[in-house]
Amino acid sequence: MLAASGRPRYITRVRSEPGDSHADRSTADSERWALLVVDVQNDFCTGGALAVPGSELVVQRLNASIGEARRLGAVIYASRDWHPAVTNHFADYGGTWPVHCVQQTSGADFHPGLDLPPDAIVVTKGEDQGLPGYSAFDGHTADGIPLAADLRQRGITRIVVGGLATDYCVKHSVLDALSAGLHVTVLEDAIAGVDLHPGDSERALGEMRAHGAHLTRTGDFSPPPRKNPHPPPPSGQNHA
Ligand code: VGL
Repeated sequence: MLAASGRPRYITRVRSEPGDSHADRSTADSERWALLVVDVQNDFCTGGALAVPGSELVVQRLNASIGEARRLGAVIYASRDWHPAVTNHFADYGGTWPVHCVQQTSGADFHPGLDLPPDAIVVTKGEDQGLPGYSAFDGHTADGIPLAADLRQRGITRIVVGGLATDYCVKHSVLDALSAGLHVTVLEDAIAGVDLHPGDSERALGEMRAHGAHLTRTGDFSPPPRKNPHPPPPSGQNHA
């Protein structure tokens, strides 16, 4: 299925201009890829119910990446936490977290400074009262298509990931993407973590790398390489 606003633009080939290193790097790129922006919602940003330190910088850097991804013709996905008011994800009902990203509240809106294009594909997750819904791969598009199926239908084999939070939704999304056989690049300067326990974000980065994610910085933004430095492990491992 397609986004309501129409068919996303795919690149089959990007014409390079002399001296344009990004375009040069992408000329050989005929595989489809996407940028996945994870949970850049008001409640995870400054002033929100579960504000992640460093979120403002993440917004700035993701905006640059969104601009670059659009220029290169990539599909852009934006995941969002979309919780019911009562869920065992929240401390009030036996879980860990303060109430956040409740459906139809401003805390669940994307950060107003995030430059999502109108044809960005929103992936909604966390609607189940009994599940945390950390991973964007637990989510679905507005047409009800699970993220993995949507990527498959569009022929997308590689994704670039940034957003919030490193040690939860980014980590789970990246590990699920790797398990699904995708090539994954994490924008390590466009993510920020909760660090409920000191060092959680560092450990999450290590885990993502160990499972085959390629780490890069937004200044070096380019479509993810076809080959991961480490092959993904066999599917079915538990990374809860
Ligand atoms: C998240 C903590 C609780 C996240 C969601 O988006 O990473 N973190 N719920």
